[in-house]
Amino acid sequence: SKKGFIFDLDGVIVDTAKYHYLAWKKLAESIGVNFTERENEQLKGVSRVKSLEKILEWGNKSISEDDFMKLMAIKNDDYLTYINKMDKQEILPDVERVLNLLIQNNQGIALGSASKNAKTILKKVSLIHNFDAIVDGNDVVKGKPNPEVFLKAAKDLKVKPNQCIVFEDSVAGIQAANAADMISIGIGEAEILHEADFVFKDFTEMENSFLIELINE
Ligand code: G16
Ligand code: MG
Repeated sequence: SKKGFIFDLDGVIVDTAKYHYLAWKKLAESIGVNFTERENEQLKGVSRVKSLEKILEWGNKSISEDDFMKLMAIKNDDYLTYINKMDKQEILPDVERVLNLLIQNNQGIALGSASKNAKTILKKVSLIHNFDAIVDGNDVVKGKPNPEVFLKAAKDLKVKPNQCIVFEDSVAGIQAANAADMISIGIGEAEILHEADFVFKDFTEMENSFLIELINE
């Protein structure tokens, strides 16, 4: 039967999480806020606005609306210098195998990302044509862990939420998938993503037979 397979972008299709990390670290340290991988983990899947709010909170800083906008622009400009250098080689291992299997089996394929740069990135890595629907940070009001982004993707695919499967690397994203009544598949560390229905270190660990079972369930 036709299911909806919804992919997160950052940390699932491409490792842009490392670029977000570099850009946020530089920005945080420029305003005197300590920033490590531990802080970064909490920003995964979280919108740009919410991310900066959290950084300011951690550093006990309060700034004007104007400076807030300026810092967001600085971070994004820095992030985009990394994005502009991306190409197909940055697609994470076995993502294309999984996409091709789903396409061959006539499944619905959507992107469900918090990023406002999602389409730019999908074009850079030449994957944009594989998606039947793209829902990103420009289309939603409430970010992950709110299920809005995934519910909108299901609607665009014309597949019921409980017939959808979400691939996510962030805690907020797994919570969003669960709240949407979808099957949640964590891509990353099981200890961190323990709320997911299934966890795989990466797509190389996910066999075709597992995907076929999801399709036929
Ligand atoms: C991604 C990242 C987040 C990032 C957010 C917004 O979401 O995981 O770390 O803060 O997008 O990105 P941008 O600044 O490009 O709008 P996802 O949902 O694709 O993992
Ligand atoms: Mg992600």
